[in-house]
Amino acid sequence: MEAKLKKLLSQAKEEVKEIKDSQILADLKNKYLGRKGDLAVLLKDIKNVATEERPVIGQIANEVKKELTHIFNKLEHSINQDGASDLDFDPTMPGVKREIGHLHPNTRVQAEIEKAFAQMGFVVFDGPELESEYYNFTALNIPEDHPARDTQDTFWLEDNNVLRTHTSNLQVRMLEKYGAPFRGIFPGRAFRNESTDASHDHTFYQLEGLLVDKNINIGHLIAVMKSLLSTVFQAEVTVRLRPGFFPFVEPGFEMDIKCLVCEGLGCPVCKQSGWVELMPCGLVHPKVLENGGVNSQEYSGFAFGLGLTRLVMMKYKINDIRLLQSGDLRFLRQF
Ligand code: FA5
Repeated sequence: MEAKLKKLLSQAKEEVKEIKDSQILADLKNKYLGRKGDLAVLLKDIKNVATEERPVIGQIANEVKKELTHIFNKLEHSINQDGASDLDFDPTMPGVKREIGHLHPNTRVQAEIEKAFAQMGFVVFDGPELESEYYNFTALNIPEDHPARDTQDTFWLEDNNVLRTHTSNLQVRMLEKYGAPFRGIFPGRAFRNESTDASHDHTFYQLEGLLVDKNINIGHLIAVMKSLLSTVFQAEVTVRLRPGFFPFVEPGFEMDIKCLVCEGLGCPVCKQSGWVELMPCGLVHPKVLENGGVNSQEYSGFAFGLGLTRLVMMKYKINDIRLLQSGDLRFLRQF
């Protein structure tokens, strides 16, 4: 009898080892400890044990029952707590590191720039990606049939709206809404119907800046640009300013950055020139101010259109723009 009781206990211990499911555990508990369970059946035989041995066997039976009850209660508790048994818990095992995502490099750089501009009193605005021909072109002093429209390969929609070709679409919208003085930046996606290569994508990010106030001049523009670049790169970078034509600024400039992918030696990103076109800019054309309802005799301003995706490429030395939106985790995990 004693041997049978001990066997029952060790068999039960063996059976509960792998159990993670509360229903299976309940069934097993019933099998061993239920009214008609294995222990109860075994104890019916106690009447056949010699009278003098009964107290000893009775005590062993009580201990087996107590131990079985303890094992089942403990397992029930741990399964109910986290759905898993903690009988095998090994505190010396290394922890499980869960993989969590992180910000896209584009988002990270955008956040840095937004912070830097907020400190200079600029407000961050969002705007429509699907835009009317008026705000994308006409309001910016680019009338219908003006050749400047051809410089931005456009996705035209059937209703004569466009996928905005630049974030400059917000210039007149913002002036109409907030008037002067105004300080704002408008980060967001722009779309061009052009063939892609190492430095051109059909969908990319720009970050527009617009400041309108009294007596604004090129000196203000250059100071803000320098502050922006030192925030992003945290180091000296070489830039050059050259004349550039955009109908909505006068005078207009192109700010190029010495290619950081090849250190100016020439590569596909800079088209072997050593320089990357980064940020066209200039003083806001009086017509644009007037279109926004701002008196151009009283106010002047500057605007710039930073190629945010290109800036990210320079910062992280990315040699193909298409990698950024490829969704390739092998690429993204590097940041
Ligand atoms: C413009 O889009 C003007 N709206 C910029 C501007 C704003 C001028 C305010 C003056 C005042 P542009 O087409 O050059 O200009 O584009 C600006 C920047 O966007 C480029 O210097 C480049 O960095 C980036 N860019 C342009 N096309 C692409 C493209 N297909 N892929 C990636 N980046 C691009």
